[in-house]
Amino acid sequence: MKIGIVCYPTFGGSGVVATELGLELSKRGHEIHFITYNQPVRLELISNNVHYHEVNVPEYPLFHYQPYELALSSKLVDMVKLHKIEILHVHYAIPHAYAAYMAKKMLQEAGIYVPIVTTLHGTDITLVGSHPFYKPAVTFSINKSDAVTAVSQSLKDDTMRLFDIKNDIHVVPNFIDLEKYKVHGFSDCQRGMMAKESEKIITHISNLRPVKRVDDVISIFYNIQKEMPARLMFIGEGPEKEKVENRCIKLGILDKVVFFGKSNEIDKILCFSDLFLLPSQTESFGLAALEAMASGVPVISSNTGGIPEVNVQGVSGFLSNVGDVDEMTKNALYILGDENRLKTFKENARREALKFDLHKIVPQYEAIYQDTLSKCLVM
Ligand code: GMT
Repeated sequence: MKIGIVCYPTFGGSGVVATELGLELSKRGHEIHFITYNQPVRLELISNNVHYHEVNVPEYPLFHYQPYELALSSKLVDMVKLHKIEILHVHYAIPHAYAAYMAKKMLQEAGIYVPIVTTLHGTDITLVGSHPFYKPAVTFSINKSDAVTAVSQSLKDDTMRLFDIKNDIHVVPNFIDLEKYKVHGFSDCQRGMMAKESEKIITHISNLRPVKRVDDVISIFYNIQKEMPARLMFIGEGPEKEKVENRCIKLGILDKVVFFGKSNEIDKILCFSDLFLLPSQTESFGLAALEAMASGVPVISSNTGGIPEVNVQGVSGFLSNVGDVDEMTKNALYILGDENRLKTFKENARREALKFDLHKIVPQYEAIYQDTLSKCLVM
């Protein structure tokens, strides 16, 4: 199949999933066209059947907001025509599903029919999409998609509750390339470079937005390091970064915290981690938790949204109510406090991650493409 993939090219989870999906589909023989405003961060390799088409939005002084949707729709029309793309898969409804629908209508005028598959990722439904300013357009573009998927049952339920949806929504969970996150018999990789033998390594990965509750990450770590030698690895950049640094200074723990910034080598950091923290306010899935588990790292998380579909209570880690820093600390100390227990949780985490093997999940997207294309042929 010739598949056009529209996504955010940044470090956000939806862009990562879209990129990994495109790369895997290309390995399975499909021709993939990424269409977005920058080369996706995890798209290191452009090969014979992986293409990248940049959407340019020329600046014009009249515009307070540059019309990205318009430029994207036009680019989609051009690329579908030029490369004979058969199906468009858009990740994150805003504004991609809307722009794709416009492109589809323009193409219909030229006698070309291209169906749209929309994958809902989280904040496009919860924090952002359900805002009254966006809701009518988001409802419209979900209902006009030829197929809709959500990355968890929880996100599907939220979508049905918050919007007037006429379409069926398929739950296709996020996935992981387990080869990339190989755990070499739980060896400690390069941990000697990051911490002393006696120190436990705690990790957090996010785009440091308020929804990630990074303050809770610091509080939990502060409590842990009072009880046992520990270091905190912070991966990601975002609006809360300065606040995090200042809080670390105030608590006198800055020398125990490593800031990696945006990194493409999270597998290398996770391989020497002992515990992962994800205390988010809301999380449709929690891809970062799955990446940690695939590296054999147990997870202390909140129990919000789709996280319970990934992190299994008492098996791969523990889940608590949002903001319950005391319980999260207690559970973290329980896991870290005994070497045999820690080993068991690490093994369990990796085993739970196997459920999300990309070889099991990617064929579900292929089946949806096939089904959508065949339905469209009948129309
Ligand atoms: O908020 C983020 O972490 C980024 C955001 C995105 O769309 O890039 O992530 C959402 O999609 C990820 C991939 O499907 C999910 O794993 C995240 O849970 C989801 N984030 C939220 O729901 C807050």
